[in-house]
This record gives sequence, structure tokens and C-alpha cells, in this order.
Amino acid sequence: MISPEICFGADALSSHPKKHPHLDQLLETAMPVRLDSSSKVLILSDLHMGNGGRLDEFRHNSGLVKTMLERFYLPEQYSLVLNGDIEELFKFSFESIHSRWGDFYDLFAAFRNNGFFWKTYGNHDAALLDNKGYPLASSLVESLKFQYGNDTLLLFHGHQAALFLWQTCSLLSRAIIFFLRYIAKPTGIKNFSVAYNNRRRFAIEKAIYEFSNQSRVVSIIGHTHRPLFESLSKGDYLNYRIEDLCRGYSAADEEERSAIELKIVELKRELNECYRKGKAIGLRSGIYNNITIPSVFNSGCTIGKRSITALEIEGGMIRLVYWYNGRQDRNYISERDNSPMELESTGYSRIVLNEDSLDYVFSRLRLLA
Ligand SMILES: [Mn+2]
Repeated sequence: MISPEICFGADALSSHPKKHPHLDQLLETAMPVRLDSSSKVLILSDLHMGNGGRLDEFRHNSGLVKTMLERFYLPEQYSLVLNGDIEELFKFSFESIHSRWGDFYDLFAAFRNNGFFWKTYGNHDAALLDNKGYPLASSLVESLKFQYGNDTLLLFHGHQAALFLWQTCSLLSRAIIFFLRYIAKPTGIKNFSVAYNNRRRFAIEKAIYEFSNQSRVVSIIGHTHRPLFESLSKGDYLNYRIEDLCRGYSAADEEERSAIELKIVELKRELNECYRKGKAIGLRSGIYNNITIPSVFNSGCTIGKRSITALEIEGGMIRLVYWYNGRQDRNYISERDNSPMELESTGYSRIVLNEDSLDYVFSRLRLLA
């Protein structure tokens, strides 16, 4: 293991070594946007829109995305941030994407009337910076900072952390660079997306997590395709729920008592499962002594099978939501006991997987980081 001091040379000799200079710079140059407790914002990422053919990962969920934007978020006065990798330019030309999904551009831009519309670029759509005719060009930025009172939420796609990782002197990174430059390309492995590689995405999340705690900001990313909502940990939440039910038990009548007993059995089973998988939860282990600091959120992606995850900011709350076709099984279980809400009679439903107030999130960050 190479220590950061060796990696960062002279910089590490100063009294406040900057561990993630690339991300610090991203924070400095981010486009500022002021939010308050009445703001409503939807954050989506990783649509990976293609040409409508078999390899187009957006195809399955295009109906869901269009319906929820047109019939829920637009009329509900949400602003919109598309947090990178909206077009899949590694596989398709912009012309072919635009000819299939062109109607989405007007829909995205319509959110400007609700407040704002911004798009950050990711690794799969960064090439659009050079496209003079790109319809969303005036909304395209590398990063955004939401200023909420004295606190800051930084929105960026997340691949920037990988650029940073490649610049470090770790042997692993050098091996990856060597692989990409000299082996991967000539044999035609072009799509070296990090999305499906657990170790790589953990490394990216960890770098962003460290940076966020150091800078006392909340980062909102995409890129890894893994929804993240690290606030009160699931284990803590389940313990809290069990505690609460035990306290209510003595005052409950016969019928309520049996319902409470059943609920506790179920929660205990979930809690055991949670501890059993504890190590895999990753961000909670290590230098922060298992205390959860809610400094990284990820909107997830829209390329699941007929379901998507997204982040909402509304009424001073931040929420991870899951939209799915109600006629099919859900892949996710809510950590917060919420029931699904069907959007009119569209067949599409929304469930809140997790939520907390921004004030609570920033208090935890200030007190624990
Ligand atoms: Mn990406």
C-alpha cells in the first residue's frame, strides 16, 4: 500500500494537504445555483440514449421517463438537472441519437420555465462540448453547486474522480492506464465503462466520499450506476424502528400487539441480513469508524429493466425515489416503509426508497466529518 504522502509529494508537506486537487478545482469552478426550502429539483443521470435499436439501453425506459417528466415533474414545478451520460456517444453518433430521441430535448428545456435546467457532462457525452449545433449547449456545464443557506451540494457526473485516480502513482492505476492504452484499444474493447466493475466504482465513490468530507460538501453524482443514499444507515434505522415499536408495545391493545410482534420479527430478520452483508456496504467501513456521513448521493441510472432511480430535492428534503412499471416486480425495497404512489392510470408508480431533511444531512456532515 502506497501512502498518500508519497503519492502527492510536495503538496503533502504543507499543513493542509489537498488529497483531491482535481475535485477541489471542480468545486471552485462549479456554476452556482441558489436553493431554498421551497425549491424543487429532480436529478437524473445516465440515460445512455442511443439510436433506438437493440443496443440502445434507454429504449426500455423511454416511455417511463417521458411520462414521469411530462405528467409529474413538469406540472409539479420541478427544475431539472441531468447529471451526465445522457447520450451514449461511445456507441452511437449524435445524429442517430437525435433522430430517435429528438423530442426529449424540448421536454428537458421546458424545465427552464420551472426555475432552471442544467446538464453536466459525463464521460459518454463530453464530446458534445465541441458540437456547435447541440440543442442543450447553453445548459451544458461540468459541475453545479447548489447553495442551500451556508451549505453546498456539488453536482457532477463522477468520472472526474477516475481521472484523478489515474493521475495518482498507485500501481493499480498504472496497470489500468497501460491496459487501456496498449491492450484494450487494439483488440477492440472500447466500452471500458466503470459501471459494472465493483472495485472500480468503490474506488471512485471512496475518493468522492473523502473529498466531500474534507471539503464539508455533499456531492451528488451518477456514473457508477449505483444509487447511493448514505444518511442514517439502514442498520441504525432498523434499530431505531425496533426501539420505537418496543416502546409503543405496552400501551397497545391486543390486536395492535400482535401486529407489533409480527413487525418486530420482520425487522429483526432484516437487521440480521443487514449485519451479515455489513462488509459489502463498503462506505461505512474503515477510517470513519462505521459512522455514516451522508456526503455522497447517487441518482443511479435509467438503464435498468423498466425501472429507474432518481433524486428529488423538495420541501427541504432529499429523497431517493424509484419509478417502475407497476405491473412488474419491484427490485428495490424501501428503507423507509413508504407505499407506492401510482401516477394517474399510467401503470407507472413511484416509491420513496429513502429520505432525510437537508438540515439533518448537513448537521451530520458538520458534526461527524
Ligand atoms: Mn459515466
